[in-house]
Amino acid sequence: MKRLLSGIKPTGELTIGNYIGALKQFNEMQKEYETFVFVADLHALTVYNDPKELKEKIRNLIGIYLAVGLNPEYTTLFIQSENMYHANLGWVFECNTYMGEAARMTQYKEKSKNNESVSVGLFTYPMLMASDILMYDADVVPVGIDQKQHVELARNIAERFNNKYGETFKIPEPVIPKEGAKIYDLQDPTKKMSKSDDNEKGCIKLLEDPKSARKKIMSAVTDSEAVVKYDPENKPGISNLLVIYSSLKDISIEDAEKEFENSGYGDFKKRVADVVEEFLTNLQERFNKIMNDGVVDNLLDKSNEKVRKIAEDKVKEVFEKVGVGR
Ligand code: ATP
Ligand code: LTN
Repeated sequence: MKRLLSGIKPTGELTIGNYIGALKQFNEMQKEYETFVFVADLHALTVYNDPKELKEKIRNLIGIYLAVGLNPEYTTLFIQSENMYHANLGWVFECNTYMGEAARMTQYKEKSKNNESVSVGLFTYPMLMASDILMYDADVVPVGIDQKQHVELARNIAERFNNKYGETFKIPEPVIPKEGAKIYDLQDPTKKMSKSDDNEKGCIKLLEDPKSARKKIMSAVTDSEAVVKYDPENKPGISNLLVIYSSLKDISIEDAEKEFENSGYGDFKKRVADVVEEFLTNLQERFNKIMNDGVVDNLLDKSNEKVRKIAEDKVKEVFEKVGVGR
């Protein structure tokens, strides 16, 4: 069985963009692949987080993984920092990546623009991400479009390492959702909906009050044309709402367009709001039950054993090949 691996940083609160761009794919693909999904908590350290809040977010993210439908029968869920080997392999990869190549990463360029106090970790995190992926010989890595470049870097690192030291790593493929690879801010539909942004009105959080999410949809920015049509260039607001609607209903964008052929924006928004409200209500019900059931720790302990074994074997092989240790 081929392997799937992906992770999400426990920074900010997860948004409907994270669900549509990432979580939904993990869920749909888990039965076809041997699936590994983790909480990228070491990645969260690239920016400052209140330590107490970080712990809470890590636990909540596990709860969200389970609530969206990741099933421990198919998916090994784990916390990155609980497997020390990730950082070890990350270091080896930092030493096998060129400065110029790392400096080309768009996300780093954007996040460091006009900001002199970004951490070195923000610069090197794609190499830690390569370690997360290559450690498990992942065949596929489902991510939103913004992470595609980092998966490509991981491929380059793997190829370089294999050439230098002999066949060691599988070359992973990024998997980008056909629709919904990028969900936009409801107030500024040219900007990615992002969990670490403070634009409250533009962003729908998975754990927010479903009624407040409803209001946000109703006040989303649209245009003055009054035709519900998918046209991201000229109608970014309406197109974004169409993607959210079709994705949550699991229908194609064309079918969604047809449904609203004769609708005005008010009616359209109301229907999108209904779907979002219902989705959040159900998700939160499952989340609360999982968090109260006390099943999380047991599950993590079990999967830890499995991932540590895989990682230990891989890092031993790598250390041997590069020549460190006795
Ligand atoms: P941050 O704002 O903290 O950088 P983020 O919201 O971009 O965070 P990540 O942890 O970087 O979230 O992303 C987790 C996964 O969700 C990645 O696969 C990413 O591509 C995907 N993702 C994040 N935001 C969106 C979005 N607006 N639309 C689609 N996919 C998204
Ligand atoms: N950098 C990713 C999270 C992440 C990840 C990974 C995703 C860390 N390691 C490995 C896929 C595979 C982000 O979304 N910010």
